[in-house]
Amino acid sequence: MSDETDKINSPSRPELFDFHGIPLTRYFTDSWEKVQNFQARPDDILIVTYPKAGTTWVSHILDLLFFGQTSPERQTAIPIAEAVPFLEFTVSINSVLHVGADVADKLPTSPRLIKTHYPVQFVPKSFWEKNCKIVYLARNAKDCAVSYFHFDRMNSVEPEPGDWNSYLHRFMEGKVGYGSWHDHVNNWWKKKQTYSNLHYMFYEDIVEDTGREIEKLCSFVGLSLPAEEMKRITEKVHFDKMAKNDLVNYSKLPIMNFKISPFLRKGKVGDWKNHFTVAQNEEFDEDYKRKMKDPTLQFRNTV
Ligand code: PPS
Repeated sequence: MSDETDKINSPSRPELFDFHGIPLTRYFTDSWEKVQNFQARPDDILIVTYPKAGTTWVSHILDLLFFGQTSPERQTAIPIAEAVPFLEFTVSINSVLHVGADVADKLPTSPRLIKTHYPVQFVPKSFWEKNCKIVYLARNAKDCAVSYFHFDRMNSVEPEPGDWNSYLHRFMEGKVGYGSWHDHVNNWWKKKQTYSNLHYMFYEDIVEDTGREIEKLCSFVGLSLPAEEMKRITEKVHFDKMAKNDLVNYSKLPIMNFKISPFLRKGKVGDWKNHFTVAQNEEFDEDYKRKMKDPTLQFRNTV
């Protein structure tokens, strides 16, 4: 563990470096050995996303589906980062060390809900050996880029994003945390062909019809809830409700400066249209066509 993690509130931002072929900062690599040796259980559910695809949204949905009725106190006392720990994240805040893998290991719940942004090749082998259920959530590249840019502006454990134009070019080149969006979504899509315990979802679908996507999620995880409870959950996970809920909106985390940009920022499909210039959009589309060759993987709202 680097001493520098204690300087979290200082203005210095971490640098990305190449880690087994993926750009990451030390916050996501310091616990590598521990994460790789993580002992998954057969009923663990791994939530996987490229950053900014809606991880917190699907985490809150799953948390409510599993524990909303049995442990209502959980929804008034436990912040989402503790309820659904971030497997590879290791950070020291005000001299308190938070190791995601340790928090995940000690989760008292069954199932344990655990989140990661790992590309498929980084997932600890015990998740595959135990045939754990995996929920992969993907979001269109342009909205991910915009959301990631604003996140990096406000989060002191993220590298400095620089200006939008240079950020967008680095995003296209895969030179942001967790590397290429294109590789991430494609490689997880390919994994779905051989690993049947993987449910691949799209952010745009949840925005379009949250109830329908929650139903699909329920059948994947083997839950059947009364219609009233499903309605309650669908309402609770609406953007406006989550934005006001301090247990899921990250407003209490000192590493995030909400004066720059809130964590739940807009929650819209197509906000990229407010950021991309015509020239940036053309260049992005050209690059996208070269990298997204699989006709079976289609994102909506990208043109
Ligand atoms: S992180 O930091 O990678 O874990 O971020 P992540 O949670 O994956 O993504 C944050 C974006 O998801 C949006 N979000 C939502 N959109 C619609 N409805 C709901 N309920 C919701 N909850 C989170 C959040 O607003 C971020 O997107 P942007 O576009 O920045 O608003």
